Amino acid sequence: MRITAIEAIPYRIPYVKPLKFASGEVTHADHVLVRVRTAGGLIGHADAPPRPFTYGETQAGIVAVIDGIFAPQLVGLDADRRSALHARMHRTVGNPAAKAAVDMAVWDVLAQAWGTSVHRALGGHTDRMRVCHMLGFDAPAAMAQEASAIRDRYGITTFKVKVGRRPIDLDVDVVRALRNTLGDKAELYIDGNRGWTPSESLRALDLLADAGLTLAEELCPADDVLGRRRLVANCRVPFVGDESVTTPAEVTRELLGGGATAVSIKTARTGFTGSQEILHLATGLGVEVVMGNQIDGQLGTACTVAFGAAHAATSARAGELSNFLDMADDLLTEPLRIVDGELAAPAGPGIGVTVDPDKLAHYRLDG
Ligand code: MUC
Ligand code: MG
Repeated sequence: MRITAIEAIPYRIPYVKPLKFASGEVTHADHVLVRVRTAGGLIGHADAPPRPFTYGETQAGIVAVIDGIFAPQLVGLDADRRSALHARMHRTVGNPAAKAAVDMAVWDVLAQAWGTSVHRALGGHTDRMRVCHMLGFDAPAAMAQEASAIRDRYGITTFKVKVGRRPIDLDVDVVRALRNTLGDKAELYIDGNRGWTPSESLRALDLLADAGLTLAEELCPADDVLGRRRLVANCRVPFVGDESVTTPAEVTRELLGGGATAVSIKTARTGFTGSQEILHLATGLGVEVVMGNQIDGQLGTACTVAFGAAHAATSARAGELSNFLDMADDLLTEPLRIVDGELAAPAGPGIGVTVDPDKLAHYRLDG
C-alpha cells in the first residue's frame, strides 16, 4: 500500500449564512481537499480548513506545505507506517490542519484496505452522535429564531452560543432569549473565542448563573495566565479549552496549570491519530471532552462524527456537527443527513463518503 501521490486542491464554496464569532468571521469555505493515492489504486480524502485567525494557516500555505514539503517526504512510504509518516511531518512545526488532513486521508485509505469503516477501525463504540448546533453572533431575537428553526427541522436540542462581544450584555441577552424560546430542556453552552477579559468572563458567568449553562469554552485568552486560572477556579461548569489545547503538551499544561477543566477535540486540527492521543490523555486525567467544529464542511463533519462515534468519551456529549447546513453547497455525492437530532457516521468503507467530481471541478480554484 505504497503512497504514490498526495494532492492538495484548494476550493471555495460560499456560506448562505456567514458565521461570526469573537476571533473572526467565515463567509466562504476556502478549504483544501487532500487526496492520498496508493499503488493499489485506493484513494483517501480529507479536508483542511485554514483558520488564519486561530492557527495562522492559510489556504495557499496549506497547499504549499503539502506540495512542497509533505508530499515529497511521504510519497513512497507505505500507508500503514503511520508513525513514520507522522515523524516525517513533524519535522515541520505548526501547520495543524494540513497535517491532520494528510493523517485522515491516510486513515481513509487504510480502513478501505481493511474492509471496514473508519469509526469501526478507530474503536467502534457506536455508530452515531447527538448533534449540537453552533450559533454565531446576531441579535437575540434572530438567534432564538434560528435555534428554534434548527430544533424544529432537525430535532437538535443542544446549542453552542458564540459570546465574547462588548458590552457583555449583548451576549447575556442572547442566552436569556435562547433559554426563554427553547425552554429548560435545551442544552446551552457558551464559547468566547478569547473575546473577553477574565473579569468580563466572571461577570458574564455571574449574570448567567441561572441560565443552566453546561459548559463554558475559551472565554478569555489562555495567555492571561493568572486571570484565566482564577476564572476557571470560579466556573461552576467544565471550562473547555479549545484553541489553547491543540497538542498533547498544551492539553497537559492547561489542565495541570488550571487553565481548563475539559478539552475540545477537533479532527480538523489533530486528525484521527493526534485526536486519539489527546483523547487518551484527557480520559487518563479524568476530564470530559467535546467533539468540536472547525467550521467544517460535510467531509470534515464526516471525520468528526467517525471519530466521535468511535469512542465512549467522545460520544457521551452532543458533537458540533451541523454547521455545514449554513453552506450553499458541498463536495459530496450524498449529503450528510441529521435526523431526530442525530448524525450517523457513514458506514464505510473508510470515511464512507464520495467526492463528486463535477462539484470539485466547479468549486476548485486551481483550474
Ligand atoms: C469554535 O469552537 O471556536 C471558530 C473558529 C474555529 O476555528 O472554530 C470555530 C468554533
Ligand atoms: Mg471554540
